Amino acid sequence: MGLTKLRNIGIAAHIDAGKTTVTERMLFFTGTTRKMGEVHDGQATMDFMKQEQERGITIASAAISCTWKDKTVNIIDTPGHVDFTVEVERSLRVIDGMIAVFCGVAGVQPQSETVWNQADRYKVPRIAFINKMDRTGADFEEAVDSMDKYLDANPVPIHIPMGAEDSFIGVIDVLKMKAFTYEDAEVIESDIPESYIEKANHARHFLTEKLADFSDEIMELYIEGKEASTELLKRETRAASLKMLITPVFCGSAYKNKGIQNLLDAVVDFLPSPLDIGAIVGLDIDDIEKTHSRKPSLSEHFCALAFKIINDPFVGQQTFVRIYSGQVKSGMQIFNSTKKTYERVGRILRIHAKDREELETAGAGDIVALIGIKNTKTGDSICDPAYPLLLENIFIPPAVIDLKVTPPSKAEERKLGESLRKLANEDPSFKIRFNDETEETIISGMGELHLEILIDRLKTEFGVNANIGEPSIAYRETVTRPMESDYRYVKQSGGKGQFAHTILRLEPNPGKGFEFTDIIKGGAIPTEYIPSVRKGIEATIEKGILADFPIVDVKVVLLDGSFHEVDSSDMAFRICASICFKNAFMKANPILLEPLMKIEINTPDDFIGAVSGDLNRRRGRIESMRRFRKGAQKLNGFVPLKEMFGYATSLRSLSSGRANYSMEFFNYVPLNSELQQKVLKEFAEKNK
Ligand SMILES: Nc1nc2c(ncn2[C@@H]2O[C@H](COP(=O)(O)OP(=O)(O)OP(=O)(O)O)[C@@H](O)[C@H]2O)c(=O)[nH]1
Ligand SMILES: [Mg+2]
Repeated sequence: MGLTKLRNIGIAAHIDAGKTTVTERMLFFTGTTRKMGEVHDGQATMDFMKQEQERGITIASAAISCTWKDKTVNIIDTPGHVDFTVEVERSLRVIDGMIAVFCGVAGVQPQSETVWNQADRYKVPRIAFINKMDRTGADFEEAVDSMDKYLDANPVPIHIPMGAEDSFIGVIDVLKMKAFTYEDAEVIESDIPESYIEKANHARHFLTEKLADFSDEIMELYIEGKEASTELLKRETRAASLKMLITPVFCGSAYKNKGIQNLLDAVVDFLPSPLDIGAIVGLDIDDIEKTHSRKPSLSEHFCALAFKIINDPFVGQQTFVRIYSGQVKSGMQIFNSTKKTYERVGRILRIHAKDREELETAGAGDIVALIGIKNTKTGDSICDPAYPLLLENIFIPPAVIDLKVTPPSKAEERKLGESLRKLANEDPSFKIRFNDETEETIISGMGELHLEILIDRLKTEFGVNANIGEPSIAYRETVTRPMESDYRYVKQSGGKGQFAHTILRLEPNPGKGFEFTDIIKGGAIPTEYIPSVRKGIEATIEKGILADFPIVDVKVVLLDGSFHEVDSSDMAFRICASICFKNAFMKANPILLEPLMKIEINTPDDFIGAVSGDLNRRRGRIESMRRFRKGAQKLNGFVPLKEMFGYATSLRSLSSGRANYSMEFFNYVPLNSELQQKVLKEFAEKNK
């Protein structure tokens, strides 16, 4: 198959905009599935997890292949709920184009902005689909307007709707200058009805004007007062869309089966093939100043990115990869250049709705699942062992909510640990840590729903009924001023003694995580013990010092030290470095950091006072207020996560159910000292 005939696309949007319904209809109209599954009946092919079906929402992204006309389309449907944002993140990292779905009634919603920004970050060209045109209150123009206002998307309608709400019957394509209506699975093409001709001409004119900004050819014709041909307009629309200069807009109603076949045409016409994306650039594994590039071609050296892991009870661990160049064959040895380990590929599978197709080889441009590779994690680069390189990793937001879990009995302790590790293996935004002093396991995730789903899966998939604590904030510890520390660890107990000596400087390292350097001169500490020093500090950082919160954003410089020929050991240096680090930390004005969330609230004018007053009481800060639609405002601001438990219920009662909000992690910021005292006191009391 030629790569020009391949499209790897993702579908992303605000929660409930209709992504899964759009995907289901695409699978149906491409003949991939025989039955149309409805999300609200728990019957969608894409939402196959039990937790998804019960809640009628998407939780995990799913990748499926289908064929439209002579093209292969790999579709990844993503969840809209912000707790599963990492699913969007990893999908956007590996797709070539995106369909942004908008609700025809609400237009741009808070989470639409988030996914739009994510797509900007990965430079993914996109088209827009204004869905739910059949719903009461659907307004195409207002939705397009909101894309212009809030996303800076430069939206250009290629489709305009015929009717709206109950009387929405189809779309007019302003490139083809034809009308499309739908009867069951049939698309009926006809001339544009008289009453829409003026609107269609106007939209075509608007498209021409927009394209003239980027196309000299169209500009010249425009100046000469000549019509640009449909073929030229289509070509330039594609070019401008691939360069992300405009966003072509389509519309329809997935639920009522209107506009989906045309949307599939649009995917082929206006979203890129792997060839359009061109070569991918990765870093040399030894010298990060050096880069290598790989063309999307079967004859290039093999390289791919692992973006998703699923534990399948039947085939075992499936590692989903996007192949950028070359080919992978079953049985082939590959090199994981992130972990610097070798692995062997067992089987290669292409995933269609419910069945899997076994492949002997897969090549550049493909998205497939590999079986048999065990140690490759989400975000790892895998490649031809002779030609390694490191591809850009996937951004994983920090886990901000903690939950204590304990096994129902001592006997189930191991099972709990193993099951949690399996879940964490699939989900990089889920973290586990074990506190050996309190013997508690703490799991952390993106939000309450995220953890609730994981606990549910623990029960249903692994049969573990763990005892669960109350969700709490995942604070972090850090320091605010530099401090040096000099510590000698000496133990003389009978036979062989223990000796280690380190001098280090600890510095705040805001936003840059943990860094360790050594400037030891003349072998004051032998090189073999430097990793021991680092490990001793790392272990302490994971555990925390003030309480049991991980330490972040600190830089440690190992300045000097000494050793003893006989009594020094790996263990002695680990213990010494850990104590030395702790001493410095306690004197470097340590503080707690709390997660600050970015929040957006849409509220009717009547409730602005109540909503913003309530946000102030929650230590929130409103940064801007904009008119959203008639009689409604959009408030943007920041608020500490700690104050937001149960916010959904409280906003509902404040606004008689008419305001809605979305929030996402923004940053870790210092906790004020009064609250810090309180948190530390509670911690001390619990661990007495
Ligand atoms: N009236 C109407 N309802 C629709 C349309 N498309 C989807 N829906 C309904 O809207 C609800 C949400 O649809 P989904 O397809 O699950 O939305 P989603 O974007 O996948 O949601 P998440 O994955 O949870 O973010 C379901 O009840 C759908 O039946 C449409 O075109 N018109
Ligand atoms: Mg969905």
